[in-house]
Amino acid sequence: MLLHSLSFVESNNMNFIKFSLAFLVFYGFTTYSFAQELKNSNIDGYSFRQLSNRTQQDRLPRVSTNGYVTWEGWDGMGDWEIFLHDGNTLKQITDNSVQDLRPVVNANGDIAWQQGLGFDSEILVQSDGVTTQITNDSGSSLHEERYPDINDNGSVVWARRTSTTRWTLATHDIESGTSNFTSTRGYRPHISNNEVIEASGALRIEQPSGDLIGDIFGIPSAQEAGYRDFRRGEIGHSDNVVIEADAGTVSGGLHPDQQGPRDILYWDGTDLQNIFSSDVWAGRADLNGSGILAFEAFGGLPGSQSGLDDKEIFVYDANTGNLTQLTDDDYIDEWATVLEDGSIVWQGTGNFDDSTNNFFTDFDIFIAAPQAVPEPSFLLPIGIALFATQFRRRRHNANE
Ligand SMILES: [Ca+2]
Ligand SMILES: [Ca+2]
Ligand SMILES: [Ca+2]
Ligand SMILES: [Ca+2]
Repeated sequence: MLLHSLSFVESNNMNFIKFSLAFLVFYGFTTYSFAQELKNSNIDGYSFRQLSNRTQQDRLPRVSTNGYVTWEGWDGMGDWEIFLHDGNTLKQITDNSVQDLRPVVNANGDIAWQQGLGFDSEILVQSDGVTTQITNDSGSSLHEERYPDINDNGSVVWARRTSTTRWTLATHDIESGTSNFTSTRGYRPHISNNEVIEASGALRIEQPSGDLIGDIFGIPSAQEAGYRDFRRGEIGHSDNVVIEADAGTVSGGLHPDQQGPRDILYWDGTDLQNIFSSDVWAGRADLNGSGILAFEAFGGLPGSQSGLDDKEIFVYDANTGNLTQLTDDDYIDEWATVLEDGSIVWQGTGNFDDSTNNFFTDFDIFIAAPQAVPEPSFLLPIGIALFATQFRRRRHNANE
């Protein structure tokens, strides 16, 4: 493990602020493992399941802390619908002729999603089986609504386009039914159970108060950290943050969101760590409150069969420093999201063995759940010996 300490000096309203960052580089340090071949092959420590088996497209999964999984699925008749998997049963939530997109779900099973595209888009919430449209400005020229997120308190956040170049944050409280349209810039917002909002702004991550999240938590801006931009971020429920950092310019036809070298950074509350670098592209990282991160990237770890034609899912455990390659096949694997128990849900083409759906161009939703590691039997006599020692001490103390 190499520990790099970098210093940055920034001019800020005549004041010079010096930041010192500790970057942990794990080359030669991280232990890793990977699947041997297709999606029907397990890797150590995970059991795999396929949550959707429809011949239509299933994509953009998001999870609750406790195991609900929601996504958008093509209905085969011209529009997307919302689906919800509760761990056992798959339910179709919408059935209409408009576009239902980008759903998110909380631990109560409340779902928020975007309905419609462009300036006709609105945000909807379903709670206790009742669907409510919480914005209503269809037809007005510049109110595009995108990227809802929801927390376990029933707080919803999303980005609202209020001018051609400006996205601002809006919030809604399900219990009171009240909405708040702020003037604070933010894009792709996410909200933790502590009501902290993280959003990608223009070159920064900020709070609805207008304060930079970096000002509150000490996270440096992209420029302070030496990057062109922070493209995507996610906040976990312990207010830990994962950031997709744009490491430089690449010429080409794609939007900068979708090309170029990337570093995946993890803010654990104290330090900003660089946990993965890709010269091609890596991103769409998600995390849980206990420091399990997942993201997609081209290629694979040393020893894997993955080429640069399709993406794979990687899992990083900030508690151990282990980086695991969860998939290793020639099909697309992307859009990973993390449950609090460390399960990883993602979308991909290809199938597991138990699927009857063999369309390799068809996207489905997959889950990899961590398996309990059996206690090594030699620990038992040690445990008994320790207990006996403690017991003797307690008896001794009781006699004093
Ligand atoms: Ca499908
Ligand atoms: Ca629909
Ligand atoms: Ca429909
Ligand atoms: Ca793959």
